[in-house]
Amino acid sequence: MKILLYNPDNGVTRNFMPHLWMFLLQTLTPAGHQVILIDGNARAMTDDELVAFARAEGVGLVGIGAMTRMVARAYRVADALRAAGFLVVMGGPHVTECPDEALGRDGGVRHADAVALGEADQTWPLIVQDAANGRLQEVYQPARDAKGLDVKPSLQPYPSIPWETLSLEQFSLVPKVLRPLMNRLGGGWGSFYVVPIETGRGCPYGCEFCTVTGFFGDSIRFRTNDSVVDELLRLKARAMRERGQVAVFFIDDNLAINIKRTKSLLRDIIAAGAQLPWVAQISANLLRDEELVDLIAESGGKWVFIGMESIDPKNMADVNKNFSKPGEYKEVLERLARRNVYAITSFIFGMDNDEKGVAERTLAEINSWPPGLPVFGQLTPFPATPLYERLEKAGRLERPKHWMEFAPFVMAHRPLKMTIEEAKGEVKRAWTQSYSPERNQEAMAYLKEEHIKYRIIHLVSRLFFRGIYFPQMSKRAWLKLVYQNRRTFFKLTKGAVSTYRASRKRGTTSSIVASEQ
Ligand code: B12
Ligand code: SF4
Repeated sequence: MKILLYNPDNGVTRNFMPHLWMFLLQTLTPAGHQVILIDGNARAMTDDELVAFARAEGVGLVGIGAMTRMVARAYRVADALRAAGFLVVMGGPHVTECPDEALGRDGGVRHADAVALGEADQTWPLIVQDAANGRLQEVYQPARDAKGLDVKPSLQPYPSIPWETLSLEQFSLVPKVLRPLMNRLGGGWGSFYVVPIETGRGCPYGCEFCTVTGFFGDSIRFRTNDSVVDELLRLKARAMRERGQVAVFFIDDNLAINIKRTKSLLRDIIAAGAQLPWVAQISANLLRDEELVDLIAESGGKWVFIGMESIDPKNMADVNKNFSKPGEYKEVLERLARRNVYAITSFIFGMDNDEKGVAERTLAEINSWPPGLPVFGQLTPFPATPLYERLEKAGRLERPKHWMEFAPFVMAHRPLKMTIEEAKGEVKRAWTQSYSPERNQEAMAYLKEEHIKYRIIHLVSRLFFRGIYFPQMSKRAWLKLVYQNRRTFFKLTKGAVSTYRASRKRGTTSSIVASEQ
């Protein structure tokens, strides 16, 4: 049987990275079936085109996964495929939290023939067999333990995703037209992939707005160091073979949740020479440890995503994230920056103690820190979270099914000390100021003593991150952006040329932007 795994596009910008679930389920598919992956972010198709594609390929089962944010799109695609006679199974966090909605048991339209609840590592092979044998059930759920809780996959052993042979063509971040030129320039930039790798699942913290503790559980399961190192080595070999670049996103919710284990993993990566440039999510409280930060840098860590949420400790207490202390954010970022590791700092506006002016106050703090990539959003009640339940009880949900009428950066509930419109304005202000040409120039000035390759990576990252809020999908939008930042580009080009000349004088011809693999 041919199986199509489909991920809907996020409606804003091209994702920098494909979703792990697709590769994982592909690897877990029983022998004798063929799996085709399509990520709508990388390969845009209309519903009709997708239906025609599935027909031409003779697809027997379609699997669709989606976060809450993309679920309305996922349902629309599922409806089109089902109307054309295809069997559709849906999985992922949203349908786990709202299975009745997907199955039309809540009185609405039915979107899926079947749903896979929770972690599907064990149920997926069964779903495939049932579909192939024409007896697909409606609900697939992991086995339950004595307490009635899902039995979670141990991650030991962990399936070996065959990165060395998988077709990654649709996920390369180097546009097709530029590939021949980039190949000729050397430095191995003919292709560039960001690949998701997980080293563990689960989070004990239980922040009020987050679905992770509910979905993956509060105890953490880790893969063995060997299996992670093996995956990195295979990716590294592929990058070298293809003369391309591979970076890794460790998608664990908190890579350093068990510091002892993280240090041992990073040491093993270093010992095996398995370093690739990597990004990971780590909470600020765990980055106090100097030795850990040394190991992060030595093992290839380039960016750390920190869910800072708010600079107001009262807000942090409200959402049960007291373990993260705004007072130490600056010190943490400086500790990282001393090792040339920078941070993607994530903030949420519209929390209960936020008032008008929250953007200005937050930006004043951020601007006193080493430059990073701040991202801003609004507090969103995702279904099945403690936050959703609290707001529902308080009668504060303005759009209880906000995902069915998705509106970017618009709150779905009434904040306490500002209006929804004001919160939207604060988010806009924060994005506009953080990525203005002036701010980009300031960031580059801060980094002026750093090697040119860090400055180039930083500027390019800033331009891409801006796109999370300001869609920049056309060539025109990019040209405009380059024009607005022309001064910064000019300075950087000057720096690159002098570094190149100096390296030629020394007799080294290596590319100035080649990563330190
Ligand atoms: C990596 C990641 C991202 C990446 C992008 C996604 C990517 N390309 O991988 C980035 C950083 C860009 C991102 C952004 C966002 N993310 Co995010 N992200 C994650 C993270 C950390 C890992 C996802 C992952 O790969 N998990 C590991 C895989 C194995 O798990 P899984 O995807 O759940 O898949 C398993 C099952 O669900 C199931 N399954 C999944 N799909 C399907 C489909 C079928 C057919 C079947 C049968 C089974 C199945 O099988 C898999 C194996 O068991 C998760 C948290 C987490 N730990 O999962 C949050 C998470 C998915 N993100 C979340 C959110 C809210 C966001 C944002 C909306 C945040 C924001 N406010 O901007 C944005 C949206 C961005 C956008 N425009 O697309 C929420 C989603 C909650 C929800 N109910 O929707 C999560 C769960 C985190 C949280 N705090 O609650 N995210
Ligand atoms: S926000 Fe991060 S730390 Fe908090 S529960 Fe979710 S995954 Fe854990």
